[in-house]
Amino acid sequence: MPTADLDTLKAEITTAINAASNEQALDAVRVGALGKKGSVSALLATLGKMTPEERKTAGPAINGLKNELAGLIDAKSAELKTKALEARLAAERVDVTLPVRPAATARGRIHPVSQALDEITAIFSDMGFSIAEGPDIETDYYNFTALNFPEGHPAREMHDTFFFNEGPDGTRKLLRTHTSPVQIRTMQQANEKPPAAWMTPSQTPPIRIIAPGRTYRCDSDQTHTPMFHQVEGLVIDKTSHIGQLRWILEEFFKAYFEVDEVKTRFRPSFFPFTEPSMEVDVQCDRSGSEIKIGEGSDWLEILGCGMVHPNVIRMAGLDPDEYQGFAWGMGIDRIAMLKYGMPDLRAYFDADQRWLDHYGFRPLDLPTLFGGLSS
Ligand code: 2U9
Repeated sequence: MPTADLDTLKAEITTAINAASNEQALDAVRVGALGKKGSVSALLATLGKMTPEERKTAGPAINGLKNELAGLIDAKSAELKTKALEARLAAERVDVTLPVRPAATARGRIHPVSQALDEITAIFSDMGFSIAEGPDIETDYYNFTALNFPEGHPAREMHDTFFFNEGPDGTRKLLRTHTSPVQIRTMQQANEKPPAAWMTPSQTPPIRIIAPGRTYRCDSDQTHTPMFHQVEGLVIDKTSHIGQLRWILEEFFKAYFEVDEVKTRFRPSFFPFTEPSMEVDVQCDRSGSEIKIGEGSDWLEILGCGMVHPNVIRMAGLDPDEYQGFAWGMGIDRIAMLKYGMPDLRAYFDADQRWLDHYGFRPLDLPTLFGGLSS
């Protein structure tokens, strides 16, 4: 092949190499020139038919062209690779100086009322109490009658009950005004015959339960909301007495308010379901901007309690001559405010993200007595 033709072929292929805008196009040029059926490979095949004289000059020329083109293709390939990488880096650039956005699971917060409830259940579970639950919609019997509220007694009105419309049987269901029906249902289970003779009843005295949950009263002002949370406790045994009640409550206050000592004061009161009935105050200090429990010489009313009325024990199916016990009740929303220093009860229901960010608790920091309740 004349040298001029080789030069033309070289110029054509070099132009094609330079024009290739990506690896794919460049590969097509390589195959067209140096592939099995490529133009340069075809020239190499002609060497065999040449005279030794012709081959002497044509051989180095064609092989030189082949090597030169291979070099150009490699160089172009490296250039295209660099360009492709640069384009990718530009497109996928990450600003590492931006603050890390926390995952949704890390941003979520436990509401202070749920946290208080978790702390309360951790404390009483540790003391050997079981957690009992019951329905929010109750009958008049479980909410009032079984708790020794006589028909037409003014205490029924004091509870500002939300009643439902009359049902087909002429009775009206209601939203429970306290969690006490749960304790009645638990005591009743002591008398229920188990499904098989060899089984023991699910609850037999001694009964040691707490009943936390939602309660409802038609009342709404700065210190009351129509739905609020209570936790009540009940102990029934043959010799349960007020001394045990006082010890349990004082241990609870120390654990919940995370203080070493706290004085308590029991004042006489009245509830239909307990006799005697008492209101309990805890020692506190009000001199600063927030109330400090377990210090100072002021008192703060915190809960109600008493010995369970014999009528209540009888109505729940137990013999009051054999069994006696004590009970107490407190508002969770209020003791959460006291512990976490939240000034306004209504903020609980505002669903304000900033408030929850400030007062809420991390989901995985579960309260335990050994690991700390609210640290
Ligand atoms: C049974 C027998 C007795 C539960 C009790 C109180 C006293 C009490 C209030 C505190 C603040 C309710 O949230 S609050 O308004 N509760 O003072 N509760 S004794 O007594 C019971 C419960 C069940 C079978």
